[in-house]
Amino acid sequence: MSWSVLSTWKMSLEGCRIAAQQLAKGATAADALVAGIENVEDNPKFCSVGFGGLPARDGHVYLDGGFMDGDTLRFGAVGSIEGFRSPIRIARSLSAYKFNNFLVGQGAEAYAKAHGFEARDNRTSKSQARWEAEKDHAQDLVSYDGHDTVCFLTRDDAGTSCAGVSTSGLFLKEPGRVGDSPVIGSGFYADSEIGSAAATGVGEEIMKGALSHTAVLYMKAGFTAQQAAERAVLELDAALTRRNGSCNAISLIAMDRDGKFGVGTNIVFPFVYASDTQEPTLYLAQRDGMRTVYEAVTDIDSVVQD
Ligand code: SD4
Repeated sequence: MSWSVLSTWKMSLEGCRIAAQQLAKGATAADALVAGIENVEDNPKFCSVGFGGLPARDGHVYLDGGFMDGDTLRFGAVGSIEGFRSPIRIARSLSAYKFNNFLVGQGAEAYAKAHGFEARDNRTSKSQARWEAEKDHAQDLVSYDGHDTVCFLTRDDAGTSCAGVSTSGLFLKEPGRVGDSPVIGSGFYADSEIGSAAATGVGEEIMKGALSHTAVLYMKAGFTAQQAAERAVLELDAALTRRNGSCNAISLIAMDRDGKFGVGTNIVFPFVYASDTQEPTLYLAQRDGMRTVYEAVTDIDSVVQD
């Protein structure tokens, strides 16, 4: 058996290293995934997840998170939650229940408080300054640039696959707006018998294709993780471009049940992979026709992370 970790954006490099170290010591896919994502949630340098996340139009930081266990297909998710440290921890805890797995807003906050999850004001002087400078451009779609979701896919030695995501969503979003990230099948999906996938980019596009579940279905149909990821992303890009004239940024990571990875994107997209035979490695992916190509980054400083 073997283990692997796949994660989105350069900001996940350290978290990937932490998850990899844990998996190497025999941690479960779920524990390693939460440790990896929490590292990103806690770092105020990364402006689109957790502490220091991007504010909504009203200046508040509302977070989304989702978790899925590929053995049981149980999932948990929170949407538009304010004032807590770790959406991924809360999402994971919700996956233990038979009902009420996806909570939003005040209900999610009441649950988190009642169950002792750590509170935190996720606003920072940096995120507030950015909000002050741009809040009057909320209707200008360019303002929606610079949002990145941290997604992790982990597979442990026992063959369990998990998927998890955490994000502040789009900058200057309407209060109450929830993107794809905490929506099972769109933002994340895991089935240990097939593989797992998770998405980042503009949620309103990703949800139109239920993108993560689509990629897992392609793996179920016999495509490799790479073929499944690029098909899911670039077919959706083509469908939306044909019908609506354009498709916003969408990217997806996928991992098959044996831990091999794939990536699909319609932008230039950094991601990180580690396994029992590979140190955490930052890659840069980009579109090439209806394919996605990628290569390992040699000069890590050359890749910018918001
Ligand atoms: C959202 N998908 O809320 C998230 C944002 C994101 O790269 O992933 N941006 O729509």
